[in-house]
Amino acid sequence: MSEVRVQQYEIAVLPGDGIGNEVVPEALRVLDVVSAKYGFEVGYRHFDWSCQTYLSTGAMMPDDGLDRLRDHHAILLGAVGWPGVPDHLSLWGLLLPIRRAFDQYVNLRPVRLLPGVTPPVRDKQPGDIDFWVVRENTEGEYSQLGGRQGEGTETELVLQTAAFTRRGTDRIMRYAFELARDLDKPHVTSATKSNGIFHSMPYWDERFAAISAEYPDVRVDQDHIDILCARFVMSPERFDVVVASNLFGDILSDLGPGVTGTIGVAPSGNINPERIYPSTFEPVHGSAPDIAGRGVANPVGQIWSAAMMLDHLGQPEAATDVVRAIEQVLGDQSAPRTPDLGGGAGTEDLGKAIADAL
Ligand code: GGG
Repeated sequence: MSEVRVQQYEIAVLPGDGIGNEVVPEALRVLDVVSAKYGFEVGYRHFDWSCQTYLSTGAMMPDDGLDRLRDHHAILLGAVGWPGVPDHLSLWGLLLPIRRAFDQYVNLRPVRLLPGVTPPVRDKQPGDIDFWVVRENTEGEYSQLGGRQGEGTETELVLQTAAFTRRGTDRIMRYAFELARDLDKPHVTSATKSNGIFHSMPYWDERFAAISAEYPDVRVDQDHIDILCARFVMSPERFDVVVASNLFGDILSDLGPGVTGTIGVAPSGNINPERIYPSTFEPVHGSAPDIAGRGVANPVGQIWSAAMMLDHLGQPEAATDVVRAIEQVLGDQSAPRTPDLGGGAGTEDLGKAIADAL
């Protein structure tokens, strides 16, 4: 008799703040269905670390928080940030330490126009917008280097230093080139600003030229971030893989989904490609205090993030099936639609419809 090997994955679940608590359960609902369908098991360990934790303890997570996450196959995160806690304290207290401790140096963010979603630039069809933002995720402009002097005086001075290492820059660019080859989209665009930023961006361009020489089969171009933003809106079909620094990548990967009609559908993976540490999967959107608690947040970004997690864990068929179910439901005008998609349905309605489509 042949041996049946059951695959089991232990996932750390951190809903975080605001709508994170509403969209994460929908991703778990879908994971439960798809894991049963494909014959693997997913176990969850829940962590309620959030801005509420900060308000009651003075920290976003306990001292041994990172150690408690370390042994999981992956981390599924909702959103971080809430009024009353300065955003830089919540981000540097939870999300950024996770990215850095687990060397999740790739922030991979697909930008795709999904069926049934009306983009603000209305002549675009699904297929016209389908590219990837590869964001450097552990250094660059996200830095604690700097400081303040003369606080409260006329001569007050604040310095913020960005840090670009050879290792950090080269590895994100190589990841982008390898991805372009894997996807059979041999074209990489680099986001730069080397006319205005004197040190880091000329260095970025220099390394882009050096790494691109290793990939002569991949077409390259580079745009300054300002015109790149304009091109995202005016001609998104020209992009395949866009590689960007931490800050530029963050901005581009909100702008991209904005161009596709709603940021509510956008997923991301914070990936440690060497798989030494767990990777984190989270929607691009934040905690959305303006709609939190009303049960109307779009769960697609979280569910699609869970699909990216499945792909990373080695379950590509299940991942593809989840994306298919999302596209089927969004493409069906009679299916539930949350307000950002022009409907009046709730988070649960849309989550259930996607689970039912599996
Ligand atoms: N779900 C992601 C989230 O909560 N993002 C909040 C945010 O502002 N993140 C900034 C970043 O990704 O660097």
